[in-house]
Amino acid sequence: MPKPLNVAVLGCGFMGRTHSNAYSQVNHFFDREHHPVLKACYGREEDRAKLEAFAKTWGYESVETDWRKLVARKDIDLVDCCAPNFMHHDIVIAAAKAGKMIVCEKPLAMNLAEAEEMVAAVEKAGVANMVSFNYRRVPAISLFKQIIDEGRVGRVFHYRATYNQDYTISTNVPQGGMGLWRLDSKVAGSGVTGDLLAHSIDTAEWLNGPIQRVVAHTETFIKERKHADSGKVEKVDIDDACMFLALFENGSMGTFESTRYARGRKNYSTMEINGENGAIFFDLEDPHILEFFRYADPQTGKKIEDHLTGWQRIHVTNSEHPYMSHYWVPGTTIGYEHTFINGLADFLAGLEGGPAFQPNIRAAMRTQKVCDAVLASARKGQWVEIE
Ligand code: SOE
Repeated sequence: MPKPLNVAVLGCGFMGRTHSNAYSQVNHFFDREHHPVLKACYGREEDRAKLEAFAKTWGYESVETDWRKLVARKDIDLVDCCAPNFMHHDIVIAAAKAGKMIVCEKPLAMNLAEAEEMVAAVEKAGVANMVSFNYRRVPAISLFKQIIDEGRVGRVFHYRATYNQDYTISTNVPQGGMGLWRLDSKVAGSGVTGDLLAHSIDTAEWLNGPIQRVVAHTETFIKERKHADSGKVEKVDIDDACMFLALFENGSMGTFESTRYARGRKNYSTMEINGENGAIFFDLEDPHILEFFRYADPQTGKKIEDHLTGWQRIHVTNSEHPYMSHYWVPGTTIGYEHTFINGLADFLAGLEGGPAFQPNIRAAMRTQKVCDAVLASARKGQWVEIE
């Protein structure tokens, strides 16, 4: 018998849409006891027209413009926070106190101090929780992890990540407001570090273990922008670009680069690992492909014959590949939105006796800690240790 799971989604922007789609689609592709019901969505009173249109499009039963009222509602089982970053702390803590399950968008918080309070509240309440670092659920990135876990990379020497975009190059792009709150430090907390590198750090630590120390440099290329709310030109406080070096606990060296000023790059997130026995490369702008260089056999440790070595381009659409058996036939692709469906399917599996969902709020606090260390290093101009 399907078990209804009454969901409230807070925020009706880009992430509100990806999550709403996941709730609507998950039971079409995954056999789960829980069936999400889109009970209510929240938006600000001044955005009521947008909120109502959003509710109609996705089939929400009701709307609320007071998030505290929504979080307290008896008919809600799960609170999903897709609101801008500065709201995550209060929403997550209120939801935990109300005993609701929690889904929270990344980055978890504005800073580590907030994240710690959120973890304390959620763990005290003992409620199921997930943080939406959706890229772990790209089938090719899951396969990346599987290949490492199978011992096919061996001792790791290098890890390299980039996450580049180009949508803020024009000086005419305002900061603040519905679409561009990511440029306003009071709403976003930080720039590319929290928004983009948080993804790269989450996957890096998942794939290659903990980062021990970092040294970073950040840049704000455009120092002042018109603010969409005040209409005035105001100082820009976010990092437009960030580069950092990292040392991992396993002894490997990492480089991380992120910018919103890489002309031509839209959502260019890449990761590469170079080990003794193999290497793996992934590019999110080509999400169905995983490149694997096999140097030695994991069982025997014996080198592959010279004439057979080379980069293998794996089209990650076979039913043996992570998540793919839930979709179409081999060779047919899935999209960005499916990463959210896959994540939700894993979260529901965790409620139904499967492995507990990762990354949970505690794991996301760890990513926040690394982000804070990166920003602190850029401020101080020196290496920062991470516990
Ligand atoms: C920023 O443009 C953004 O939307 C991020 O906030 C998302 O987390 C990323 O997945 C895509 O880019």
